[in-house]
Parts: sequence; C-alpha cells; structure tokens
Amino acid sequence: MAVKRHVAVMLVMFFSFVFNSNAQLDSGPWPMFHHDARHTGLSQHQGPLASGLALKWTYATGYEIYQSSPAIGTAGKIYTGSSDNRLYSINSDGSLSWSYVSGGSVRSSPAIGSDGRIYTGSSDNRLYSINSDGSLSWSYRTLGPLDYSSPTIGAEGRVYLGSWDHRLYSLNSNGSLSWTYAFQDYIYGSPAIGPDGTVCTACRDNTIYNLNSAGSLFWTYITGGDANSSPAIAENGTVYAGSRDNRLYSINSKGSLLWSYETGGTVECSPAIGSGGIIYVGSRDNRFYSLNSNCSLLWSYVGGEDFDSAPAIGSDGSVYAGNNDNRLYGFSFDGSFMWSYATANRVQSGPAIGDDITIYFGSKDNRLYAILSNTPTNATTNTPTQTPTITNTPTQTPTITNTPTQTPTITNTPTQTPTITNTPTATPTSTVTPTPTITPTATVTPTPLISAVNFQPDWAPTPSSGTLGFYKDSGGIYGTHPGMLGDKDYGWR
Ligand SMILES: [Ca+2]
Ligand SMILES: [Ca+2]
Repeated sequence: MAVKRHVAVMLVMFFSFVFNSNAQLDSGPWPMFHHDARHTGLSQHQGPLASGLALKWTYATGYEIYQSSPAIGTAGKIYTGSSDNRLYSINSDGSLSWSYVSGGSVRSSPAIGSDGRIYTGSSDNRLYSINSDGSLSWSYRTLGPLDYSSPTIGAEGRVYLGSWDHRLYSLNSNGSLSWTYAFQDYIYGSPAIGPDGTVCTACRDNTIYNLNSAGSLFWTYITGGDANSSPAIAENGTVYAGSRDNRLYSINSKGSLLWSYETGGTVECSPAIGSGGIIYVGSRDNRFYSLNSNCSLLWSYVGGEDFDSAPAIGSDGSVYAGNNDNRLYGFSFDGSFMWSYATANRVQSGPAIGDDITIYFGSKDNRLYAILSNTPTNATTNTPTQTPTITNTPTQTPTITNTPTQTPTITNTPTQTPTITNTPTATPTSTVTPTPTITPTATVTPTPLISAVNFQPDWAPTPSSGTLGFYKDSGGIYGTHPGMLGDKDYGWR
C-alpha cells in the first residue's frame, strides 16, 4: 500500500512536471515559434487535408512577412510580425484587432505567455512584451537587432532570445535581466528548451550550445558551417539542428553526436519532430526530407526552390512547409503530395496550425494567409464560408502613435484603442521588388569595393564603428558591414 501510494505520488509529480513545462504558455493551439518550447512543430490539431483547400482570408500588412511565423492564442487570435515594423493581432475572421509599432522590422515570431502577453523581437534591438490589449508592458534593449531569433517562454515565464550582439538573453517575466551568455557570432535561430530545462541555441559561430537554466555552459557541438536554424528537441532530449555544412545533426542530451545526414544544400530550415520521433527538415537543395530517428530516409520531395520554412505537423501526421517557389506545400505522413498553395512571393514563414482545420502562414508578398480544408470532417468548425479574397481593405493611412522612444526605461503605453484599423493604404503587390537604387554597372569587377562610407547602421552590433560597403556580384549590389564581410546572403540588397 505504501509502495502504491509512493508510486502514485511519483506519477503526480511526473505529470505535474510535464504539465508545468508548458504552464507558462498560452493554452491556444500554437503559442510560439514552432509550437512549443522544444520547437517540435507538432500540433494537437489537424491541418487542411488532401481532399481540398479553400482560402479563408488574407490580411495585408504594410511590407513583407519574412521569417516571422504566426502564433495562435486563445479565442483564435493570430499574431504575426511584419517588416512594416508592426506586430499584428488578427481576429479569427481576418479582421484587425490591433497592431503595435516597433522601431524596426519584426522578423521574429511572436510568443504568447499564459497571462496573454505577447513577446516579440524587433530589428530595433528590443524585445517587446505587449499586453493582450495591444499596450506596451515593457521592452528590453539589447546591443544588436533581434532579427529572426524568436523568443521562447520557459519555466517561471522566463523569456529566452538570441541577439545579433552575439548574446543569448534570459529575461524574467517582469522584463529584468536574469542572465546573458556571449557566443562568437550572430544568433539567428530561436532557443529551444529541453525536457531537462536546458536551453539549446544554434549560432553562426558554427556551434550548437547547451546551457543550463542558470546560464552556465553544459555542452557544445561544433558543426562545419553556420548554424542558422533553430534546434528542435525530442522527448528523450535528443537535439536536432541544421547547419550550412549541408547537414542535419542529431546530438544526444549529453552533447555526443548520434548521426548527421547530408543533404545537397545548406540547412537553414528548423527541423520538426513528429510522432514516433520522425524528423522533417528542408534544405536549399530544394528537397524536403522525412527521416527516421535512426537517420534512415523515409521520403523526400523536390520543390521548386529552397525549403527554408520551419515545417508544421498536424495531429494526423500531415506535414506542411513553405518554399521559396512562393508556395506552401502539404504532404501526407507517407510523403504523398496533398496540395500546394501559391502566393506571390517566398514563403519563409513557418506555418502554424489552428484548432479549426486551418493553417496560417506569412508570405513575402506582405500577406498573412489562412487556408483551410473545404471539406471539414466535422460540422462544428465555424468555417466562415466563401468570400475567399477578403483583404481587409485599409481605411486610413497609418497614424503611428506608439513609437517607442530611445531610452531603455521606456513606458510609453500606446494610446490606441484596440479597435484601431490603421492598415496601410497600399495594397501590396508582389511586384514591389526592392530594387537597389544604384544600378550596377557592367564595368565593375565582381568583388571589389565600389564605394565605402563611414556609416553607423542602426542595427550594427558595435555602434562605435562601422563601415558600410557596397559590393556587387551576379545577383546585384549588396551592402554589408565589416562584421558581415563575406556573408553576402545576410547583407542587404
Ligand atoms: Ca560561421
Ligand atoms: Ca536551392
């Protein structure tokens, strides 16, 4: 009897531990980048099926939705960042709830805490904590842009985020600093939190880092290239991460290599982990891969371009991924093609699965898309039928009210009411390719510097110095700063 009671207590402790590992997250269907703190990309809900597809709505932001992946909270609220500097809160019918203006592009993916606050990074160097009504709770300024790296919410509501100042930050839920850890290069990916509470980050110094929750180093694993993607962690603590050496790595919870799988291109994509431990990952060889946890290939599919977008997995094992050929793809668990949905520009945003057989994703064509099965399996889902191209026509020019000022201790609560509808006037068209104003002349040889000016980019990690260079290659002219020389893919064009 005593033994039985002991076992019962242990079970309660175990389940409360498992439950608590997500207790700080909103209970909505997709509360953060890649669904959960382990970044599995695995939903408890099913996405659109093979039988057919319908557009529920699109919402046009003022500029491209680049790598910001939507988060879905309770009451069907969808959050997305946009390179128009805003964080958007969209109602489940596709209408605007509110938007919050940051000082830079929001390419980071929002995360929603259990108290309804939304966290996101901005290229203005700040992490924002926004109340559910769209007002500012707090912001925290780092020394570099918070670009691409998405906040992860861990135990006690701590928020983890990587910055271009080479640091990983752990912030308390009140916005105070818990700790930082300095790496050797930029952090693009989002930190993942393992079942043991350790924090795993990939860095462009080619290394996968694992830190304990107090911020001290547990282990590192060095890959052969920039580690750009966000790691995903399996239930047993195995870490999966991609690298620009073309490989996907499987590393055990102690930091030892289990295996690596070589693709034909760099792996920018953040891997997803389905039931049975099946791994899904895309590569810049244009292929999407499904691998067993023992590294054997289950299937692969060739898309029209790079698969960079972090895949989403439905509860029935269907898997969804965006491609730089402008499409979102849906595959059955066995790898059979279900459908693809075309947008007008790259889909680098990772899709998010709602609880209404709907999948949400952003495109560089500036829009957030909601697409659903046109044959739902049960009638209880409130499919707002068929005005397929609702585009929330903008009513007024954006009046930017809540521009955060420059001092770190800012508390400028935005004056806007939640019903503000300051969507941009211009209906975005895919033809807005940001062509450089400097037309490249054929006489300039491929690599030399054609002009250099003393310049202090607002996103430079070392604000004290910085020479902006303009370079030219077959793809046009690009600009970069000294810390990024040779990294033309991540300079700007
Ligand atoms: Ca590197
Ligand atoms: Ca490619």
